[in-house]
Amino acid sequence: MNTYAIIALVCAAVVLLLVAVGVVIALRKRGKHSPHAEQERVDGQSAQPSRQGADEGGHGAQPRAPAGQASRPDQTGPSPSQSVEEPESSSSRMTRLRAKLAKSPNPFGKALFTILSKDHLSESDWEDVEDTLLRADVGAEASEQLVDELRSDARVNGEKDPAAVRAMLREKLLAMVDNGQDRSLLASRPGAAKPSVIVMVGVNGTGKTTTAGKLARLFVADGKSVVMGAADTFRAAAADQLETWGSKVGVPVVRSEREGADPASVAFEAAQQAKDSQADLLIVDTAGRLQNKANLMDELGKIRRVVEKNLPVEEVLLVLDATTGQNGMVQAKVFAQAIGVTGIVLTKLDGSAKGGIVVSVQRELGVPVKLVGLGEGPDDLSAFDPESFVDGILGAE
Ligand SMILES: Nc1nc2c(ncn2[C@@H]2O[C@H](COP(=O)(O)OP(=O)(O)O)[C@@H](O)[C@H]2O)c(=O)[nH]1
Ligand SMILES: [Mg+2]
Repeated sequence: MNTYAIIALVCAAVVLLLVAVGVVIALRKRGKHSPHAEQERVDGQSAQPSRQGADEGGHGAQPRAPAGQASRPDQTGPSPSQSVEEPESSSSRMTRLRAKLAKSPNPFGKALFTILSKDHLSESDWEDVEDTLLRADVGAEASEQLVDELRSDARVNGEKDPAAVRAMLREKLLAMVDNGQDRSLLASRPGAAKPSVIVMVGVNGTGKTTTAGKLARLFVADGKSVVMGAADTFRAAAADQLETWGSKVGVPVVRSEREGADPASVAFEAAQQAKDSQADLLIVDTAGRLQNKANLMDELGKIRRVVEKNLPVEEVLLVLDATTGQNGMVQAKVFAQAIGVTGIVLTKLDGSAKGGIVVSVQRELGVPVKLVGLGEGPDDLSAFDPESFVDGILGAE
């Protein structure tokens, strides 16, 4: 091959390369105008940390309007903007989550039913009943009480019709789970303050931030306006996580850009913003550090005090991971002592075979389970309904 031929080949290759680059650029430009690409761009923008910092004096946290609403931070309700999702309605959610609960890996009710349906119950069968309850985290005191009640109920030994045994067991389990306490959120009751404040507390990793986000969706689905405060300033990622939840449903998130900023100052700003914008709800996310009780009391007490300069704190929800069983209970007690708790959110019930924790946590802390987390999906949070729960652990007939 002579030199001219080589030069001609190289030129042809360069021309082809230029054409290919041109085509790629043209395609990208077009892609940017597609609705899907627009959505990605908006979401990406909302996750960008801003450069503004917070000072310790309570004036540094910045309210961030959700993507697409930057010029209207007071508009906290769902927006017609395309980038805002419409959360699942309460009724559709309840039906779906009831079905999910019925399939949850919480077979202790079924195990009890199998034992109690036997023709004759021996001493070791009764021990099995108690073991089953203890393994499901019902707690020693409640397990013993239930076994005593079952043993003294003539229907257990006399009645062998499975449907009747099942009905009797259902009634006893329901009495154990449902202690007659009002499980509605204070914010949903008549006469609730406006904005009504909810503070989320609990150990790291239990699901506080996720639950705050899911809870905001629940209220948005009911037509309420919400503001969230990212008072977990321990890691910047925690505020980003909350902001992502907020931006999806058009809920502004008040945050600080500075890692380690004073959580109380963020909570203060969030309360101010919720009050100024006349929101229905303020949800404050907190950090779950548990170095020592004095420190925790100090931090949570300060958050409560500064919020209360603007708004009464009506609800403190303790978030508890159902899979941690009795270990989680010990930590929960520390939080309950550090800040008065008005309700419990039991998360990860979808992945736990220890549903009996509902019984032990209510007994030990004296407050009702108000909400349950049944998955990682954005609408997998439900009001706790004792009847559905008991039907779930007993399994389908
Ligand atoms: N399966 C399941 N996972 C959950 C649930 N709630 C939270 N999680 C997960 O638990 C992890 C920790 O949640 P996060 O909200 O960051 O916990 P935080 O440290 O208390 O704020 C995340 O991976 C969540 O997706 C639930 O109800 N079910
Ligand atoms: Mg968190």
